[in-house]
Amino acid sequence: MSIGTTITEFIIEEQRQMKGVSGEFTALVNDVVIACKAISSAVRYGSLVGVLGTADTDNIQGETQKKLDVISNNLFIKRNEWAGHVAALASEEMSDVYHLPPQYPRGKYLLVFDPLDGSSNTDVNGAVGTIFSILRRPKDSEGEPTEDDFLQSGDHQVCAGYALYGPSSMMVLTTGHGVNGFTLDQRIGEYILTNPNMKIPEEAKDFSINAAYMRFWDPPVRRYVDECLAGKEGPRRKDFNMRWAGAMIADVHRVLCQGGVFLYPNDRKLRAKNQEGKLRLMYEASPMSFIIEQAGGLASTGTQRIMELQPTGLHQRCPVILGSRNEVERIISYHLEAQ
Ligand code: AHM
Ligand code: MG
Repeated sequence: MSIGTTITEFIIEEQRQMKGVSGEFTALVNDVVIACKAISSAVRYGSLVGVLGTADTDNIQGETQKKLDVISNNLFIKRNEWAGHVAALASEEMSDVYHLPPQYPRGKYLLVFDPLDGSSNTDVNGAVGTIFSILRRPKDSEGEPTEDDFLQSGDHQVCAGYALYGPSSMMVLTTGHGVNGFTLDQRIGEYILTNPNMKIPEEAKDFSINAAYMRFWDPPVRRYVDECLAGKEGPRRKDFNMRWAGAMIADVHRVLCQGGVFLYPNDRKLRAKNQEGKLRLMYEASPMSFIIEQAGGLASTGTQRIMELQPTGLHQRCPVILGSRNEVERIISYHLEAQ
């Protein structure tokens, strides 16, 4: 019986096409994959092993952490800190750069991650996942990496990916040469290539936004959603579906597979709190934008390409509008018309 192409085989093959690669990147991705398998297992056992519910701590954003946020963060760090591939890590769940313990060698990569995106879904057995992004440590950076070393625009990413813990566990990955999806074969404990060269349909029938915030939206977003809701009788002359999983990773995965658009825009309520959107640029928006663009889609704040945003802080937020090219272009044009 053939087991198909494992994610490690796939990455090794991809790296072989490039000159002068040392194998360090492949080894790093391998550790990320093992971390995601461990998190997938913790998520899957849920109540049986007492990992559901709230921890006694808040994260840097002032959000109450779930036990699984803390567990996933620790699993991800422990798996990736020892091998000498990374110089430092940064996580949505930690206020500052994570410096490696002194006994471990420092590598040339920086690893940025959201250990458990959509963690409010854990207690209702909804889909959750891990998002990660790999950056190169700047050549002129010396000593322990600083926050500034991490503040690179999305275009500088070497690799971005996510592991979605849904009915099956999937890993979706790009190194800038298209997007590939892998499904965890629980029988052998390996992610196997199941969705090669993923491409987003250019147009779609789904849109994904939390409509509870409708009264706070800016006019261009309101206009787009109103036109979708008007369906066949409206200017779009077709019916749309609305979907909202409460986990960006699940909503973006649907968009990647079936087309459509995912929006977490800026709005009046967020601005009043001095926030630019909700989602974090480095842990969520940039890696997902890299994947979406590599699959032929677009990712924008409404007025700017997300991949070009220069982060000014590790935990910076930004508006996110991403998905099928034609839909995102339409929303951008509504923003331009409103300026
Ligand atoms: P998290 O990283 O703390 O889980 O927060 C991010 C999540 C996204 O996955 C999701 O799209 C969004 O927050 C949902 O926000 P809201 O509850 O405002 O709809
Ligand atoms: Mg998140």
